[in-house]
Amino acid sequence: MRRAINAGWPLAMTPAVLLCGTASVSAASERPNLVLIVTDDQGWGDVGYNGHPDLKTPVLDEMAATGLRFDRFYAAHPVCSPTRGSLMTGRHPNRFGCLNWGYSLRPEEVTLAEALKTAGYATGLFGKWHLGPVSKDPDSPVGPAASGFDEYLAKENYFDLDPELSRNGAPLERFAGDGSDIVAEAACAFIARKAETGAPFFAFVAFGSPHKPFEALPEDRKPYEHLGAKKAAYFGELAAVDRAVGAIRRRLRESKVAENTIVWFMSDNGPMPPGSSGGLKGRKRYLFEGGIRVPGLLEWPAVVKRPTVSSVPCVTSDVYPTILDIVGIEIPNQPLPLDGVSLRPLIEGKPYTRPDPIGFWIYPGRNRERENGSYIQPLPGFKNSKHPAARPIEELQGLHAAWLDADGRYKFLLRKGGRQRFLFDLNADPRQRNNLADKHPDIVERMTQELNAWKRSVENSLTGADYENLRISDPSKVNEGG
Ligand SMILES: [Ca+2]
Repeated sequence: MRRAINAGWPLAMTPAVLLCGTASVSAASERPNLVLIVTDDQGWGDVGYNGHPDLKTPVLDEMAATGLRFDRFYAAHPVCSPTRGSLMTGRHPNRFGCLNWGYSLRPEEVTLAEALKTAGYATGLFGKWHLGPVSKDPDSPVGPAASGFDEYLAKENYFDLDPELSRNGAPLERFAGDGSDIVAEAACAFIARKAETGAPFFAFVAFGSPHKPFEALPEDRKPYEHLGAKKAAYFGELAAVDRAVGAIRRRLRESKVAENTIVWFMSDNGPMPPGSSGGLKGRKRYLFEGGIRVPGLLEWPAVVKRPTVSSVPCVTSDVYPTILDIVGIEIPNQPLPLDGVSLRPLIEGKPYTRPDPIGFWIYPGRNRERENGSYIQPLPGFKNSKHPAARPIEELQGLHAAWLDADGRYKFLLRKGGRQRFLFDLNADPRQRNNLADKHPDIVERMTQELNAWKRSVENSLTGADYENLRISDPSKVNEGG
């Protein structure tokens, strides 16, 4: 068995003391703040720096030119909720029953916010949660409060112009303006308050844009009106996103915390029309590159001192282990395995090779639920799946999935119950035009075996097996590591 299953969890052996003597010692001696910024359905091509012919994103372009630009950044899943679940947990969303949009976390999972709270971080969520109820059931075990957020201005799903948002679970309140400006303003107020106290903070800023409905302020639409109403509104939404990211960066500087704040920007999945995958095949809901390869940027002035472009494959599941590694947090009884790996060496500018491949899997949730009657829905408006037993691998082989080698070159993709099999050499053929499956049966066989082993592991997690030894489910009782 290769290390595809990630049995050797990289964090458990990383006490904080190891931070000493590294390039980031000055930063690590004071725990960095984290601003995690996620857009909704922004495609790989929906940024100026990837060559969009019309769209202007000056702030994101500046981040790309001065910080760490991930050119092979992947969403763990090609739709909203599952990718967000991977960000919060470091695990593939199928492991905890978050099979599709509108599916939730499971209460047993440890979230990034919960983990950072154990290290004394103040935590705030600003925008789209989509992993459980917000205002509809503020006390839900998978709502933002129970998932580690001290405060939030949030909504169950996407929002747009003049959005209705819930403050800390209160009934929805209407705000005037572009949703991105509004959640960024709330995040800025949080940052200013926390910077005053000197305590480290985690702000999760989850924009509702450029997800449908496409609506933008007149001044944001104006530069694009010659392209037609739909594009003008779509690009206008992204103009507001860009401005909102700029406002957050400015706030960090004005509060004098920019130097030791990690700003990590990404999208949650590929685009819908008129969004752009930048010429990559596929879009939202597909496991072709266009559905899962997304813009990814990271700034951390104390550590990322030179503009850097990385072609190492990275995935949203990496955020959790990376941040825990940087901060030096160890979670006792962490549900395992993780699918993400720590990218800390890469961020610190050290030689870095990804240790593990990346698996993608669109689980046929609704069908499966009907099949075995194991569908559970304890949460208003949200679903989750927990199955009584793992299925035999023969039943899982054909299901819509992909396997990306750790070096990012070969990608194996199964569609339509396994009737369509693709093997792509992404180095030579990033747009996925040439199916090499018949030419390289040996590679197909190897990757099939690895994918099946990973699927078996994921299926096992889906039954709840990862929580069997979980003694602590209340994050307030989790000890700080290191
Ligand atoms: Ca989305």
